[in-house]
Amino acid sequence: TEPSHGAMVPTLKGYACQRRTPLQHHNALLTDALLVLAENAEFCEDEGRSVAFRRAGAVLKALPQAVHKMEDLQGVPCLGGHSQRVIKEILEDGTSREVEMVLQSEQYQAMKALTNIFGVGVKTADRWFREGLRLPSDALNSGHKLNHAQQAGLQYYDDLNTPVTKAEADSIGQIVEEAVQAVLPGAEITLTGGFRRGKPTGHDVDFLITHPEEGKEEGLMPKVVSWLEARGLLLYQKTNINSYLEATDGPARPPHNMDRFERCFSIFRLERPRASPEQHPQAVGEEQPQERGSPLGRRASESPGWKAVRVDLVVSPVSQFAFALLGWTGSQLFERDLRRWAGQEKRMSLSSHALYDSTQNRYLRPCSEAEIFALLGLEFIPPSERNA
Ligand code: DCP
Ligand code: MG
Repeated sequence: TEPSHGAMVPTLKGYACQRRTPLQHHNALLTDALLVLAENAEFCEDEGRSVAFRRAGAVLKALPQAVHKMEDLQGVPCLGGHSQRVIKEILEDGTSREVEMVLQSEQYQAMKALTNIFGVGVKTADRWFREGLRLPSDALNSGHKLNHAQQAGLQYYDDLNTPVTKAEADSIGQIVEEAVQAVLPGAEITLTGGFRRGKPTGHDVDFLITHPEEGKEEGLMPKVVSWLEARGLLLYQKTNINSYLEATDGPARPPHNMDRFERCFSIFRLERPRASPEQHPQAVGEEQPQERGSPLGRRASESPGWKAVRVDLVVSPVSQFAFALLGWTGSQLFERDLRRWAGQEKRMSLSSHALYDSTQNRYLRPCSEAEIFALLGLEFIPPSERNA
């Protein structure tokens, strides 16, 4: 029998990919606080600390009940001293002074606002912050040279920072389906990312595209993009070609987080559902405003008939589909721990393209997510319980 860890806590395993993490959990006060510290560490480019706080938050999401006192955490893995101090303070006082200070700090607030611009990562935001920028509008007014992604990020800042609903994701899915069928009949699209895990909203919509006949999918993305552009459905897009090559002697270097599929980072122009006439009387054919005024100052009442939505499209050869699906379903920490588990516990190398066994010096060829879990010696965790 399992060792007893007090009344409520079952033995939790140390890797997120060994645990079931549902979307709804019981410790949001604690996980929200730890997330702030994780973000702040990321803004300070301290990845180690950031991951440590994320791991601590993730393990709390897997607990079956709310934590009330420190004894409830006996035997729970992944809680470092710093995380434990923060948790203790919140359990005793209702809040953590460190977290409150971070939330109040000029650096955290500015970095948060600046990294919320599509196309602006931590490095750029940090440089801008040190140059005195604080708000997205500062980036517009400062005369900084902005790339195309950042220009779009500022232009559609409000929409892109409004959560995408499942209904909106489904509408985008219908459009992508139509585009894909038009340029390659028989191709298949799958909704991945947070929506596949059952999240009701997301920051973007992620799709994986494949074709049952290997090779048919090659060069698909530019055709899909042209189809969408011809219909005025794209506000921004950047397409990367597939650069994955399987070396016979195994992956050349530790698999990087970023995969090498044909991929399109885009912003869709999604028509809002038409209000029925009695709700919103309007002359037939009346022009909707095309030009959005100040991108950072638009009020809801000025809302045009469409919304800008971030969409990621990824094309996978069918032979790599199971890996791509597993790699694109997330969560990010679940993926990180899958790769860490493979490397540290199994001497295997897992990416969104392949699984290589360093003991046998060969690629393994599973055909489904379930087979990948099995080859890794893991219990299958369904997407809805990968919300680490
Ligand atoms: N992914 C990853 N590593 C990255 C980026 C992405 O493993 N550096 C994978 C895991 C993510 C998935 O791709 O879950 C989709 O990426 P998103 O950033 O869209 O994350 P989610 O869809 O999970 O969340 P959101 O609801 O914010 O879109
Ligand atoms: Mg997503």
